Amino acid sequence: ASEKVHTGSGTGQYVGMVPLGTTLSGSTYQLADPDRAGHRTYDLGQGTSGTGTLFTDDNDVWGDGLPSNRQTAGVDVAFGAAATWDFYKEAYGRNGIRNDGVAAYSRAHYGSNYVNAFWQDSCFCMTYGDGSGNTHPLTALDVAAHEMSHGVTAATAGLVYSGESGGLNEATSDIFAAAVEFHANLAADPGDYLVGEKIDINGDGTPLRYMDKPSKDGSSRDSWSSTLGSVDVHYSSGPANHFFYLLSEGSGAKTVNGVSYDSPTYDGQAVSGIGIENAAAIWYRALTTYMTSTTNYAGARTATLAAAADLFGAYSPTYLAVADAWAAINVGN
Ligand code: ASN
Ligand code: ZN
Repeated sequence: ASEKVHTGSGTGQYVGMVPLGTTLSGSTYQLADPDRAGHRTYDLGQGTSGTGTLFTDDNDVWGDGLPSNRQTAGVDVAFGAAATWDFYKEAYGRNGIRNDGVAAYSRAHYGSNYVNAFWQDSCFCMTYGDGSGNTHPLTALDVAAHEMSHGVTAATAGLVYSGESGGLNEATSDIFAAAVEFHANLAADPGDYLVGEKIDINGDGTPLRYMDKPSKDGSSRDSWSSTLGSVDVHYSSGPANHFFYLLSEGSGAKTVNGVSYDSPTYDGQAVSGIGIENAAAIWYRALTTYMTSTTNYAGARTATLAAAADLFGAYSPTYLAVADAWAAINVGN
């Protein structure tokens, strides 16, 4: 018989010490979260298929913050899934990725030196590599939220993963990754507009992506242009990420949670920030109510303006800030 317990705690490599939802089965604790529909976290043991083994523990104290401890990655990804579940529920009343109360599951320790993480609709699951040297796992909170949000996009707008809709699909995952990070408000990983900053994927302390000025990664676009649809979706996301940063924080130099941003805009268009919670609420309503599988950047502008009108009123200051933020990335000029 299983019994609900709330005493789990763990230490991740990136999240620090956090509470964990666990399940006691006989005399063994399982990394299966009774507060989020039983979301389970598995150890693939460097394999690349199946579910490996469910993480288990005899005293409900998990991981030690180091990658040498196999449970550490389990702590990070289990917490990431829980924080993402909680964000969608608390911010929008969404009950799981498909809003049907059913949990996905997570798989850690995929392959060897695997420098990526991914969501799959086919298994309704997400998977994490251990990164370079198997010591820089792709298990950070924003990465978990990014991957899980691919499931939300698939279950709602269904944005096709190529061309401009593909860039919007990627941006949606980065947008909610930032929103989840701010919502979780961890001392070890405070909210920012960077993606994957905890992983040190490049070995020089730089993140995977920058939402304030996407071109800082060397490949992403800052603004819309007619060639945007022909670049990789992780780079055509740039203008929408930039839109989201500007709508949240406004144009001009700014420091948030100790991170400094500078966000040059198209033609110097000024934008007044409305705060990340409002900006994310507008994007969520646009994604779930107005966007379709073929929405492009022009369509995303229309969708977010309709969402802003619903939530804040047509031609309200917030609605006008949305229009300004699109103009600031060369959409709707
Ligand atoms: N980590 C990548 C992503 O979620 C995997 C991919 O290229 N789809 O975007
Ligand atoms: Zn993605």
